[in-house]
Amino acid sequence: MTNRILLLSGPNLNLLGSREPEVYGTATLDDHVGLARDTATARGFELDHQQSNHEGELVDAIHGARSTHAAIVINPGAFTHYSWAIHDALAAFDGVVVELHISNPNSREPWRHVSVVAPVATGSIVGFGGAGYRLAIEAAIDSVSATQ
Ligand code: CA2
Repeated sequence: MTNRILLLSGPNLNLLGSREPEVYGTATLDDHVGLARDTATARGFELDHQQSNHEGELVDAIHGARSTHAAIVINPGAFTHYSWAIHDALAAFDGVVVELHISNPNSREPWRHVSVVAPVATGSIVGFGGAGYRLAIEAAIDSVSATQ
């Protein structure tokens, strides 16, 4: 069994902390990754992180995790709402998948209410701000532990 978790961050999340603090807070992506890594380490797991603004790079990263990682935690950014390529890649991943959003897309514009990722996720953590990174890693590890 592997004790590695892959955290994936989609488009524009590299800009966190620089704009729209009322929606996304003031923490940077590095801050969130640090919290996720500390949470994983405390439970004996290793965390790898990749951010990309490109759909194909995220698909490749999901494929690459198939034999190396027990879980994927993914904030797909706007790809959440229309990327069937990411949906299909996650469907081919045998491990745990946690969908993560800083904001609650369901309380925002109608086009954000659709997630094409949710149907292939083990579960979703939305609307808890930066704390979601801790909650998502805890949920991923709990789920991995329950299935091993
Ligand atoms: O709430 C989330 O985590 C989202 O995944 C964030 C995405 C959005 O498209 C999803 O509907 C919900 C957008 C991330 C863009 O973040 C920015 C941060 C600062 C400046 C510009 C964009």
